[in-house]
Amino acid sequence: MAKTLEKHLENVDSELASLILKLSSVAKVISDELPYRRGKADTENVFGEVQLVADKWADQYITNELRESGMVKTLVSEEQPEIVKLNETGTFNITLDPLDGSSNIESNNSVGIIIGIYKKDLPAQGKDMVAAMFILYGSVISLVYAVPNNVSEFINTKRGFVLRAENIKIPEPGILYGVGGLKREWLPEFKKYIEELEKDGQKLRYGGSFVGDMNQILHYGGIFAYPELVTKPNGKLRLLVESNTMAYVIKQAGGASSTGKGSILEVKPESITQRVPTYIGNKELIEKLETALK
Ligand code: P6P
Repeated sequence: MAKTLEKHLENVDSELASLILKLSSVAKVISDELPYRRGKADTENVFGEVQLVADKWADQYITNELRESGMVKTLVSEEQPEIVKLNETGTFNITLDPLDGSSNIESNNSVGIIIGIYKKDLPAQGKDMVAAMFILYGSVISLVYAVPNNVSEFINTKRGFVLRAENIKIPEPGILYGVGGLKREWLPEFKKYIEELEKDGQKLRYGGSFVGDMNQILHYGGIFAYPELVTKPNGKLRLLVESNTMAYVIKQAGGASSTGKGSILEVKPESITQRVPTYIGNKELIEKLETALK
């Protein structure tokens, strides 16, 4: 019988295991609540994006649960303007997108939670992560967690989260590409790079949620990009709460990331709201991308 998440975490540092288990139970509560948390809130986040009722509720719920756990010192959330102090004696510092892709709620497309786990104080470089995880609300609730060189995926069942695969490696060669932003805003050299991918027969898959689009790349290989745009040189995705975490997961699965100039995980953050051009996928495709953008 497939291992439960709890059993699988026996090989992980016990405090980290407790935190991942805590977040897995939080994820199930959020899933149960989503049908009742729809529509727009009357507020905007620090990025000027209209917050949805679900965004704010999920953010507050996770924040409160982490505070009560006593395990977390500080939290950087996409939905909060400043670093949130939780427990002075907490071991971990967390980056959080509490409901990534929430604009997909209306159309019932995939949404999820993106969590970076650090011991170093935030803001820290992505390479300083001790673990990363994401929960994806799709046809099932799946949970992926990554520690150095080991990415494991679990599916929520009547027995709780049960192992689907461990030591996951991004398939080579990758078959998909997914790109955000308006095509007319892409840099010419990036447009040419995408045309080459299409000539090689790579298929377009773009669902409008970073967590869902990155999970496709983890499973089928390829490249995801929210690129540098003519009007937005840093693209759209947030370094701390989105791009670093997925770059870490894909790196542990044998892939790579880039800002167009170098690994996302090496970026020295200047602010908690910093955006970064985001390219994540197979190593070979990232190398070709950096050459194309030179
Ligand atoms: P667009 C969701 O708001 C998000 O931050 C990511 O999850 C997703 O990749 C991107 O924005 C989608 O942006 O411009 O395609 O709506």
